[in-house]
Amino acid sequence: MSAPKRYTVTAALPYANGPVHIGHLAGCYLPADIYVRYLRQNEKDVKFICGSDEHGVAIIMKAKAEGVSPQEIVDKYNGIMQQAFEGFGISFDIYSRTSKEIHHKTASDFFLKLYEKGAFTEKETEQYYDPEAEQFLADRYIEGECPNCHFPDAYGDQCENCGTSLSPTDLINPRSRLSGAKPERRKTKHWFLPLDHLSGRIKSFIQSHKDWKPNVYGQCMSWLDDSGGLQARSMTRDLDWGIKVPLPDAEGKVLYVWFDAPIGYISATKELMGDDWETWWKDEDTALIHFIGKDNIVFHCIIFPAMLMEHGEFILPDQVPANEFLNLEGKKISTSRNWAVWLHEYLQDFPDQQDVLRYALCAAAPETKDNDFTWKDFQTRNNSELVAIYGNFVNRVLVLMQKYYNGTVPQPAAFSETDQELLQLLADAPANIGQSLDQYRFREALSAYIQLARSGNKYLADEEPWKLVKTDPERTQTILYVATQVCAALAQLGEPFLPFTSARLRSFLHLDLMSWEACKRKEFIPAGSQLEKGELLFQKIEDDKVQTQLDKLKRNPTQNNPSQKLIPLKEEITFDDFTKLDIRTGTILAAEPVPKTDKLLKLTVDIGVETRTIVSGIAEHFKPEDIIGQQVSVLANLAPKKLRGVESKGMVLMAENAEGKLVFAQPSDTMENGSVVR
Ligand code: B3M
Ligand code: ZN
Repeated sequence: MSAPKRYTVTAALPYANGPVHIGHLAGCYLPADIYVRYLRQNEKDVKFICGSDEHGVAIIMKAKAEGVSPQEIVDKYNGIMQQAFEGFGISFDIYSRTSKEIHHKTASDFFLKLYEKGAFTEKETEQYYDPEAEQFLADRYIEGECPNCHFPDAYGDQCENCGTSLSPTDLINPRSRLSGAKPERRKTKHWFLPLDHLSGRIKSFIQSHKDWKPNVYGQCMSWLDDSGGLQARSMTRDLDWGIKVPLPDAEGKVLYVWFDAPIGYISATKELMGDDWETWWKDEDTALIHFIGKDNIVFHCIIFPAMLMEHGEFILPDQVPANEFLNLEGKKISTSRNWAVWLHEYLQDFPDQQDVLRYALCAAAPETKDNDFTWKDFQTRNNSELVAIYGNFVNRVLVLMQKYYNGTVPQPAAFSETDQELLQLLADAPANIGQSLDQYRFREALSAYIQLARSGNKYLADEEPWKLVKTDPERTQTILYVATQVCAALAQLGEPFLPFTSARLRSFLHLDLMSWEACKRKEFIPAGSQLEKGELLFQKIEDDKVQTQLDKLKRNPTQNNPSQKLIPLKEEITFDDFTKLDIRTGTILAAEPVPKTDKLLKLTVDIGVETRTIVSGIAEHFKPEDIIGQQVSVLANLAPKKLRGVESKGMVLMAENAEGKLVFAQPSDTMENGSVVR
């Protein structure tokens, strides 16, 4: 699109089923905020839209886990999330909620419009039904044995143990998570969006966006090309929480959460703009930009556009800058394991240091691939970059300015070549940084920005005005004049990245925020201007502070978060059932990886009575050489099974700790191999 007249920028509506963590911030909200602040500084007409996603199974499950109603859950977390976003300066023009009346109406009307156009196909399908709870079961409501790794508690949509995505009918011995009952298959009617029929239009839409980030474009193309192309998707569900399907014969059915949630962007715009909302969604000169995480790509690039196409009145997304995932200390962020840094907790632990996290997360943003956040890196970014370079530079300038000139910017003499180069760097910076931001390269943009501070800091260190002040007052004046201009550029151009710091620095320099265009200059503050004394912009973060955060992470999640659910107990068994198990102590004699697998080790285990081959899914947790000689407990009378061509006889018993780490369930004293465990 050539120069849009306005921008509708959305950030994914987070589920109101838990607080937000650094992964959310780095993946979606921070880049969106940087981009929007940049657009605003460019005097663009922009609306930044977000809100809580308050429907769907995710909410219902959380309500069950906490033993309260879904309404209580969304009320609680909507508040926590909204405060956290505000705390980090995420500058939404509106943060709405999909539970609002205006949204229910907008989503219903949207559905009806498609219905009346004949856009849906009605289909009866067989689905699992819980006869005890008397309701149909969403995929997440069903549990059973994973057909792939035989983990006993895989969900109907995914096995959390091996990561395979599943459909409920794949599970071995499925059971309802609501009642534990064995689900039955029953017929139910739903309304499907025939993506298969639309695939031609969707494909040409995607192909007209070769400018999308490679991770986004690539994922879309693989959805279109792989596994038989697009399938019809049901846009309704059998649930009692959500937006009622607005049709007479749809008792007990609600809109699929992924149908209603993106319409939430539209409802929120209506709420914000009143009658003017249509310009932001229907005018071809509006650029619609969705910031999301990579797990939402298919919904924003294929399903939502398909809905908009079928509706007919709306513009389609112009850009979908999706990020990959952020890991934490080398491990996947996990809400259930409490392996996360929660934004509301950070705000308490590091008051007034929001910009430090913004900085560290932008510098390590998972833009093109998954990336890792570590507290060590956070500390280094703060201490070695923000404190030692940026803060040090600004502080020196302000202190010397007071000391030599009582805070009045001195008159410069002729500029040296070095001065000229530095001033030219300032003049070029807006275009430089802007070019990266225009392409959603936030890390690159931030690094170009911090380069200004680096150059300023080096300039002062090289020129040493504190030595010249006695011998060459004129040169000293020039140096400090030039250095002041660098401070000003930092204050202006930092607004998208470090809004709190930029505002403080501007107040020290008595500057109002200037437009990005106006920043394309060498000199910002004329001689004779009065500056404040200022204060330190950044504080050093000591080791103990970082250690506290690391300790906090490692705390047991059940202690940390009492609402956290452990895997529920299984059905009761009889003593006879138990005596059928023959568990023996053994020793691992040899271990080697099973070729072409990441997870499996082939173990040779001496169990006293004989030596066995056992295939065990522990390769990601142990190196083969480290477990030789390890005493183990073995379920010895398990029927043999071929795994990847290797016959496995028995199972090595393992315990999984709170961090998802596996340990051997072994006797506490060394025992003779073959001893009976009971
Ligand atoms: N709530 C999923 C998520 O939080 C979903 C996004 C909706 S965007 C319209 O990842
Ligand atoms: Zn599995």
